[in-house]
Amino acid sequence: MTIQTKPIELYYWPTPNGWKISIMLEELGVPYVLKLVNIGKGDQFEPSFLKIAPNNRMPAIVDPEGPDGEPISVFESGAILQYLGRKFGKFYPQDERSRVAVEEWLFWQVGGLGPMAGQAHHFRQYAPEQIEYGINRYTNEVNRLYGVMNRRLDGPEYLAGRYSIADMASFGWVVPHANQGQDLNEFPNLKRWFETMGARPAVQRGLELGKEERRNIANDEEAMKILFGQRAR
Ligand SMILES: N[C@@H](CCC(=O)N[C@@H](CS)C(=O)NCC(=O)O)C(=O)O
Repeated sequence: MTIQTKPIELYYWPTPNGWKISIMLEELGVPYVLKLVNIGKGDQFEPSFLKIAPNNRMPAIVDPEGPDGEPISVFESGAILQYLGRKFGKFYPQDERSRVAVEEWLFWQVGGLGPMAGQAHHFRQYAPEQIEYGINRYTNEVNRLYGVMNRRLDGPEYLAGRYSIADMASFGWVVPHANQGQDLNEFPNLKRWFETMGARPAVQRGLELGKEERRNIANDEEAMKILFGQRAR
């Protein structure tokens, strides 16, 4: 495995998208330094962060030892997972068939499970009024997606067959399943996978990162104003 001498900078806040990368870095066991991006206070709009992450969303990384030994920054959790998987040659297999399987499930998460579960959280927990249509639409869609994972995991232990960045991407979005109105008992294969994942020490360390800091601002009114209703700047 490639030796990392200088720590990778992790721009992070403890949320399902952030956990993908804290879990991956913990699994790899490479040195990294935490740069908290408090999205409830608006750190994601700092010009220095926008240079790295123009979409004003965390996670992002800066690898001081990028290609040709020069620094590189990466935003978008899926791209970060692929970068780290390629660089360290772990959890992202090289043979084409296995790699395609990982990419199928990685993109399924990034384009489906994440956005849909995010909307379920929004309508169920954060929307100032109870909008029945939004609640039903996203709760049902997450239910459908959980069903897709459950069928896929009927046999295979992990989403792409072997443990990979695709599992790391999806796991964090299943952690708050109750907030998405889902009961894992309805999905026995998914439940088994969820428990297997949750028993991994690196996964546990990844979930712990920044937990205290988050507790301090959860659901604060100012944070809601910053996070919701953003328009082009
Ligand atoms: N597609 C992005 C989504 C990242 C994302 O939505 N991050 C949220 C927290 S989970 C964020 O930084 N929000 C800040 C904001 O809404 O201003 C990825 O996968 O990296």
